[in-house]
Amino acid sequence: MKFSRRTFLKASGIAAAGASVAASMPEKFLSWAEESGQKDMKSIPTFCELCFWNCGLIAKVENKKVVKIDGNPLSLRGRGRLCGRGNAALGALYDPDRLKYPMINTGKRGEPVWKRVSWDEALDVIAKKMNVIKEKHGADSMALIYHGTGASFWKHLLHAYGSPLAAAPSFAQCRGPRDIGFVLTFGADVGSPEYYDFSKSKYIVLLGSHLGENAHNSQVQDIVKGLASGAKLTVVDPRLSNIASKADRWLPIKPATDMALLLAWIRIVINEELFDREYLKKYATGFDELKTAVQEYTPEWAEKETGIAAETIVSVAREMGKNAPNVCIGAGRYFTWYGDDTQRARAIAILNALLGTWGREGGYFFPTGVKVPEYPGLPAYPEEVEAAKLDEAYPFALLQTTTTIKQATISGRPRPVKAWFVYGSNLMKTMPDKQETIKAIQNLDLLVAIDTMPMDIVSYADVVLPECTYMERYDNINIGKFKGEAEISLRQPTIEPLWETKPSWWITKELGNKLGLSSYFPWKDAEEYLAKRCAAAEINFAQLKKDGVIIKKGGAPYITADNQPEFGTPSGKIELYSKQLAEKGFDPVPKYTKHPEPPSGYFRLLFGRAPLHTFSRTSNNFMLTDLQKENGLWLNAKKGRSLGLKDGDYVTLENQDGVKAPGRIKVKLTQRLRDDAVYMNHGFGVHAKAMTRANNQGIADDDLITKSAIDPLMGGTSMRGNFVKIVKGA
Ligand SMILES: Nc1nc2c(c(=O)[nH]1)N[C@H]1C(S)=C(S)[C@@H](COP(=O)(O)OP(=O)(O)OC[C@H]3O[C@@H](n4cnc5c(=O)[nH]c(N)nc54)[C@H](O)[C@@H]3O)O[C@H]1N2
Ligand SMILES: Nc1nc2c(c(=O)[nH]1)N[C@H]1C(S)=C(S)[C@@H](COP(=O)(O)OP(=O)(O)OC[C@H]3O[C@@H](n4cnc5c(=O)[nH]c(N)nc54)[C@H](O)[C@@H]3O)O[C@H]1N2
Ligand code: SF4
Ligand SMILES: [Mo]
Repeated sequence: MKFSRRTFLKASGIAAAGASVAASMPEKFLSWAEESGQKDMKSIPTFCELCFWNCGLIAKVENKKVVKIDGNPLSLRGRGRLCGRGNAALGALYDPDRLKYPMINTGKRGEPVWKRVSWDEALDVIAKKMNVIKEKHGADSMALIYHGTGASFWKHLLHAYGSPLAAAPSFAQCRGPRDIGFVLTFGADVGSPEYYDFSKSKYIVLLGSHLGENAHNSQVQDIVKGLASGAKLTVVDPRLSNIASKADRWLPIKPATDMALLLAWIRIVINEELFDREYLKKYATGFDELKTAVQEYTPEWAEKETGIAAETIVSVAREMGKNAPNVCIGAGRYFTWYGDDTQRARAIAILNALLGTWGREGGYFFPTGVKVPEYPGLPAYPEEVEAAKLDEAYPFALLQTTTTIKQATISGRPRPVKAWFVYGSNLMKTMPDKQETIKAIQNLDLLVAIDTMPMDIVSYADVVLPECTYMERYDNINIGKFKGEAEISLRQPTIEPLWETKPSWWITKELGNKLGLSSYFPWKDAEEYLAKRCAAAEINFAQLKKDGVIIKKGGAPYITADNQPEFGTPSGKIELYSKQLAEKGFDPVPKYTKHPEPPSGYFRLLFGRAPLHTFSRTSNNFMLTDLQKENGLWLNAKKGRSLGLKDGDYVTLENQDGVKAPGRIKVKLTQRLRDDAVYMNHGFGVHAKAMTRANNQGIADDDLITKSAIDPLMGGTSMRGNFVKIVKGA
């Protein structure tokens, strides 16, 4: 099989699902309204959008107000629970700073002067501009940059208009290299939610993946189950994260050296014959080439690179070998670290392959999916949509990257990009090198922001379309693939949209009509659209509305005599040595690259998730700002004291390029971090004034990320190669 987009999609796994299970919402959850004795009360299930995990929730609605939410016990993503952020749905819904009306910018991009307009006027302006751009530059000069469930109708609109360009920062600025590294090795990615079988693992290794602080709901429940059943845990992180504090071993690695550790582990597993011989013989190719290529990576060498004692490196490899194949070396999620990220993912994949964890209990399970056909009878998209993407420079970028959209917008090469539709993505905080992002934006003929909040990106828009929140709308069908079961979940309105906000299914249909694309939007409304798609998949829509979630069982999660794996790689095997990489001039086996280190007086800038916020998405949520309003700067206590700093001092930061971040940040002196790095939560330091609670709270990592290395395989942009010095007296 060739490595193509089709293979990629196929590899990401749609298995046929078996019969529907009769599981239905327990009555006790549905009878809540009646029990309370009030007539005007309803329980309406929908799902959360405060992060991509999309846990099922049930809204309690009283007199057209949502008064409370609970987890939906049928949801496989949440299992009846919501995380701290998910519980703050009311803070998102009733935020007084929300975008309320369509607006047109009569000032400059970045210095907007807003004029409130009707929906009709806003969509007219956009449609006219789109027609002019199409005439001059072609429909494929328009791009969608998106994050979130609601984007699917926007993709449909742009494709119907003739543009193939739809890119998500959650690919090229997040998990893209991880997925590509696994596809190159196994012919399949690790999924989202990931196919980790943590609850059955005997041994778990996490590299810079701080589960719990990154609140992946059901995954956190699974790892807790695994640990309670006796699984051993090793966490590799320069910082003693919350999960590291629960681990049997914490390896405080020198940042940017994980590849050295992984290659040393691979060498030990091979040389000490800890690998699964039968499994490799049956399913893998390239063992001999791999063995030769990794001989230079001795534990003693790795100790010098990583700061982790050689004997610890050897012990962990032996522990992995002893527990194989019930071992899960997690692939992580935020993966764009140092520029050689796809190759780091390859190293993780190869180590898992050697131990035979793919398709094995406690390792990586094979997911169960379900197919829901598209709305019947839609016309095909214009031919251009199948045309080449912009990513020829990055041969393994299987999805369009934001990286090349930005480059093409600035340079006009390989072809001009003239319009951006930005849906649910706060690009000013999300892409590295803000000045370059602004330069690209200033080159556009049209920027439309579809958002719920007056975020930083909104002030660069020409037209702002206020979407209603996830609590007030229908979205497209949502499918989740899990172990032995698949989940179909429904987003539906719990109340009518507030102010003049509208859902994307409505906005795109109206705009489609103005563009002469009504044949692509034949549905009367979202209910009819969803009901037809459900009918085509034999899903009971009425039950889905009532329960919020329908589960389909089926599919075998592990390799057995009757369930032999298929690998979507060119050889049909696990590729320890990758010919397709060699053919394109890349290393067929991962190699170690030494990354630059902080100059004297500087620290490496590390960043990560705040447990009670999602990026800037929740930064203005009054239920969450009560719990955390600003970010702090973690700094090694001894180092901090030597600089004359105390816990609670406010400081400012300046990076290697002399860029000073606006605002100030509070120092947190800690033993839990190495002394060559500082750490902060991402998402704070919002500059938009209309975000009244979030405005200028803490410092933004994104203001300091002026440098990034591009992954040559797939165009991901790494962000952890920036260094900062601390300036006292803020
Ligand atoms: N510096 C730095 N950059 C990063 C990261 C980092 O840690 N540091 N993390 C990276 C990662 S892991 C990822 S996944 C990306 C994510 O980055 P983005 O793609 O930007 O995603 P979010 O931050 O979730 O998007 C937030 C935007 O969505 C809007 N929004 C929220 N709900 C809705 C809705 O229902 N409808 C609409 N239309 N809009 C809505 C918010 O108001 C906000 O403007 O960023 C990456 N970039
Ligand atoms: N509460 C909450 N949960 C979230 C999100 C959120 O915004 N809030 N965002 C979601 C998204 S989109 C994603 S992608 C995931 C991301 O979740 P993760 O994949 O866990 O990514 P980060 O939060 O960036 O992880 C940062 C960890 O990596 C460590 N680290 C930094 N440099 C290195 C290094 O060189 N080597 C090693 N081994 N470790 C290093 C940091 O110290 C930190 O503990 O979280 C998701 N879950
Ligand atoms: S993990 Fe939390 S924020 Fe994310 S979807 Fe679930 S409840 Fe919502
Ligand atoms: Mo992400």
